[in-house]
Amino acid sequence: MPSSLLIADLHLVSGEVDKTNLFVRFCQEQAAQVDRLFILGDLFNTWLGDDLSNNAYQDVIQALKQLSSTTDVFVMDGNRDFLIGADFEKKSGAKLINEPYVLSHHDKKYVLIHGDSLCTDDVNYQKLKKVLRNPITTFIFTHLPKQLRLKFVGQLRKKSVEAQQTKSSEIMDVNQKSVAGFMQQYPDADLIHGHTHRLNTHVGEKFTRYVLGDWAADTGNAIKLDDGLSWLEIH
Ligand SMILES: [Mn+2]
Repeated sequence: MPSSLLIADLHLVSGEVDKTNLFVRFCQEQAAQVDRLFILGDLFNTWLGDDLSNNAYQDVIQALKQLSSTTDVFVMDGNRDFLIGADFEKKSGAKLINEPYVLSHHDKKYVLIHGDSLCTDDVNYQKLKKVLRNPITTFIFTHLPKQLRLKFVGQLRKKSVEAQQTKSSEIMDVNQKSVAGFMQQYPDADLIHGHTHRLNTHVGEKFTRYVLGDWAADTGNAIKLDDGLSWLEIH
């Protein structure tokens, strides 16, 4: 049975050396030891389009490329890096996957998603997501000059930070009804997601929900599927 590592929400920033190095070491050490690596969204803090961002994150792309010679790398996009595309795939050797992705391991099934789709209490976010993910919006955005794309993303981030200050912490977590409704489609599976940055294992009656945490500059976290499921701390 192939072994897997799962991570999410690294939020790598171009030029932030410490966290980038932590990820590069993770690729060379832990990830190179397993058959598959799954990145469940927001590997990158911003992705302005493959044409600009492949260059901005050269160290990361290089690490993924090297890793892909020993390990199958699967990348799901998140709300921060949803513009990741075919050119990233080609340069990194990683394979882009869509959510939900069902991963079978031994006699267990795990549904993999980024997690933002279950934060349904945040109505404004879900509205904005619809607009941003519209193919017409992404087409226009990826054809703007670099400075305009940077400016636009900067303004969006500022608005988002402002909005988060007034939102209660419950609003930014997953909605339990949405989780239960979603998991009805996968009666024999457990759920693994990120996005909320609330690392935890929630054991429920029908399924277990594993929440991957975000990464700091000197520490990260991962789930390992080998003989069973275990949590890893990354230093
Ligand atoms: Mn996210």
